[in-house]
Amino acid sequence: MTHEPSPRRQAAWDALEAHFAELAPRHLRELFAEDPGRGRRLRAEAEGLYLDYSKNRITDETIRLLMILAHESGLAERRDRMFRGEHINVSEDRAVLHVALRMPQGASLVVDGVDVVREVHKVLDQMSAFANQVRSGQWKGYTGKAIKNVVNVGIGGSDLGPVMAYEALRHYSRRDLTFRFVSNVDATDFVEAVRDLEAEETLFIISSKTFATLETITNAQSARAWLIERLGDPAAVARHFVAVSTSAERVSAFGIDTANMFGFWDWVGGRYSLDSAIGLSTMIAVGPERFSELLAGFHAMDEHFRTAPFERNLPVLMGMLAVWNRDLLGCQTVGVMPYDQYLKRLPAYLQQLTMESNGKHVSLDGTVVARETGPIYWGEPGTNGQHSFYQLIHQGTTIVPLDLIAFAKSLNPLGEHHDILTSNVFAQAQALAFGKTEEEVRGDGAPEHEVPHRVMEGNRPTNVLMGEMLTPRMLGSIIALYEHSVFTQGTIWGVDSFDQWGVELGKVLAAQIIPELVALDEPELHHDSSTNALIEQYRRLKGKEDA
Ligand code: G6Q
Repeated sequence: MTHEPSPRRQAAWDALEAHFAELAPRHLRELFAEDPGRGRRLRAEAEGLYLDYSKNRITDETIRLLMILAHESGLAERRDRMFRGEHINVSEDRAVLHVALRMPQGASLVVDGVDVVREVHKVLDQMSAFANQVRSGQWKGYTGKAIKNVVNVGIGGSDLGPVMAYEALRHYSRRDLTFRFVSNVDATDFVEAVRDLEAEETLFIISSKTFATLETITNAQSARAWLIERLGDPAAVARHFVAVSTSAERVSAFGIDTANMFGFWDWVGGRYSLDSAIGLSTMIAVGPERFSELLAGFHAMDEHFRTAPFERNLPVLMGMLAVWNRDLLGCQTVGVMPYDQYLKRLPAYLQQLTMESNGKHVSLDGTVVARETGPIYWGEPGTNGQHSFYQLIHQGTTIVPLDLIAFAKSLNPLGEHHDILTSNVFAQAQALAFGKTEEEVRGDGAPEHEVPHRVMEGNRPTNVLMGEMLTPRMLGSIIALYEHSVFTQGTIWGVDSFDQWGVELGKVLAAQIIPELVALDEPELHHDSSTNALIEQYRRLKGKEDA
C-alpha cells in the first residue's frame, strides 16, 4: 500500500518537481551573480534569530511553491489542532501539548475539561520551591549537610534535554554546585559520575516519564544502593532522591516519597519534555528566574509559529527547506554545526528530536509514505569539525546541507577569539556555496597536477542561524524553532512525529536475552544462528579465568 495524497497536494509536488528539474543545473554562483539582492531578500528574522537561507539551491519561485505545498498539506490546520490539544498523535491517541508547558501564567488551555496551563504552573511552582531550597542550602541531606551535587538519572528524552540545557546554560549556572548526568546502563556511566562525590551532599533526580525504563531503573537502583552503603540507613533515601515522572504508583513502589515527585503528563513526549519537570536539574542549575526566561523563549517562538505568515515564519521556512533538500535534492543527511562551545550537546539533542520524530516509513493513516522522510542529523561544534569531517562536506560525493549556528557576542569575550570563530561560519557558508573553479585555482598559481584536487565544486546548501548572544531565552527559541520545523516536515510527509514504535522491538528482544546471559547453566538457545553464536561466545569470554 502506498499513500495517495490529495490531488491538490499531488499537484503541488508535481509543480515542485518540474521546478526542480529546471533549477537543478543552476549553480549558486549564477543565482547570486544574476540577483544581487538575493542575500538581503532570502532571509527572515524572528525572536532575535536571523535566518539566512539564501545559500540554499532555491529561488523565490521555490519558496512560493514550497508554501503552496505547505498549505495543500494542511500545515496551518494541523498546527492549530496541536495548539488546541486535539489528539494529533494518532497512533498513541494522545494530545501533543509541549506548547502548553511554556504558556504564561494566567493563560488557559482546557483539554478534556482540565485547564492544563494551570496544572503546568502548579508543577512549575513546586519545582521553583524545591530548586530554591537546594540552591539556598535549606534542603538538607540525611546527615544535615546541604546539597552540593545533583545527579540526573534518565535516558533518551529524560537525559538529552537536561544535559544539553545544562551545558548550554552553564554560563548562568551555580558554579558551586556540581551536575552530573547518568544515562547509559553501562555501569561505567554511573560509577564515573559518582566516584568523587560525597553521598551526604548528593541529590539524585530520577527522571523517567514511565518510571519503567530498564536503564534508568537499573541506574536508580544502583544509586540507591550506593547511597545506603555510604550513609548506612535506607531512611536516607528520602532526603537524597526525588523523582520526575507521570507514574506516582511506580515512584512510590521504588521508595521515593511522592511528596518529592514532580509530575508531568502523557501529552508531553520524551523528546519534547525539557521544559516540563524533566528540566528540574536545569532549574536547579540556573535558578527559577532563568528557567522562566528559557520558557519565555520557547513560548515566543511558539507564538511566532502560530501566527506569522508562512513566508516569514522561521520554523515553516526551515522545515520546508529541509523537505526540499531531502525530497528534491535527495540529501540523506543534515549537519548541525553550532559555532558555540556551550552548544556542544545540541547536535545530539536535535538528533533525537528530528530522527525519532520523522524517521518513519508509515504515514498517519497506516499506509507507506510516498516520499523519503526524515534525514539523518548529526553534528559537532565549529570550528572543530572543520579540521576533521568538513573535507567530505566540501569535496565528497555526498551533499550534506548544513545548519550553521552563530552568535554575535561571546559569553567569554577574550581577545579576538570570537571574531575568529564567527569569521569561520561566514567563510564556510561562502566556500560551500561558491567553491573554487579551475580557473581560480590556476589563477592562484597552483601546479597543474594539483589543480583537480584543489577545485571546489561549491553549490552546497547552508542555512546560517544567528542570534545576538546565547541566553536562556535564546536557547528556548532555538529549540522551539527546531521543534516546529520538525512538525512542519512531519506534516508534509504525513507521518506521526510524536510516536516512536521503532525502538520497541530491540527492548523486547533484549529482555529475552538477559536471562540467557545471566544464567549459571548453559541455556538452550533458540535464536538465529548468529545470535546463538554471539551469546555462546560472550558466555565463553565472560567465564574465562583472568590471565
Ligand atoms: C522520547 C522517547 C524516549 C524516552 C526514553 C526514556 O521521545 O520516548 O527517548 O524519553 O525512552 O523514557 P522514560 O522517561 O519513560 O524513562
